[in-house]
Amino acid sequence: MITIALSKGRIFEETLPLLAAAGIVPSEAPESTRKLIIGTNQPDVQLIIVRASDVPTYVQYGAADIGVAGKDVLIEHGGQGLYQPLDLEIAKCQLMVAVQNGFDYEGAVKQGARLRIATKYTEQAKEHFASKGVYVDLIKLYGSMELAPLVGLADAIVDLVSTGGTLKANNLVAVEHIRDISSRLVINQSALKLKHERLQPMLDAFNATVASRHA
Ligand code: PRT
Ligand code: MG
Repeated sequence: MITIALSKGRIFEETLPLLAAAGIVPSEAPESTRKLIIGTNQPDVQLIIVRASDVPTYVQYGAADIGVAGKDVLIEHGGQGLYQPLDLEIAKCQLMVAVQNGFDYEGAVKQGARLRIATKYTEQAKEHFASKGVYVDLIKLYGSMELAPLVGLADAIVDLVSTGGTLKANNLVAVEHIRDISSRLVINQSALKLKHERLQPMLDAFNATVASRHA
């Protein structure tokens, strides 16, 4: 059996064409079932539906053989026990620093102020501000980071931005780009050896599909 870990929503939707290229068609959509294990047209391939941030953990421990996870999630996880052979170039976005409109971020940084930063991405925020020599207090949140500056919880947030619509709707502006994010294929290191014959053609199909998008 090959088990593939995916999260609902954009990652599932954008992984579907890649699975199709490998001849794999899920028998149900995660949005229309409460099942967490979803079969496919291939009797020896199943999907498990987990939180986006849990995908690396399932694959690390071999509960899933492969998975798809954002680079944001992989950096926070640390990537232990995982191969990351392929950038699937899906679910693209940017990790940014954002503040409330009118907040003088440059000025605060120049004056050596100690900034309060709310984020789910504490590892990346720590590394970013350390590399700039800016002192920060990190406040860990699990969602809706955009709210934090509006209610005085933080001076700035570190969050993902794709269209920019959420920032705009909440009177926030991006002031720094930390990195471009896309989703990667992750593979359990021992599964790659033990299930090589079954996995390699899938990896080849994913690879070819990603490459064909550049043509
Ligand atoms: O939602 P849940 O709490 O379960 O987990 P999650 O948010 O990690 O999962 P999901 O499915 O929302 O995101 C999975 C992956 O998609 C992330 O790990 C990213 O790699 C990638 N991705 C791409 C995004 C976005 N674009 C994105 N825009 N993840 C989140 N967002 C959020 C962002 O945090 C912000 O709140 O969307 C909002 C901003 O979007 P715009 O379009 O208004 O700029
Ligand atoms: Mg989300």
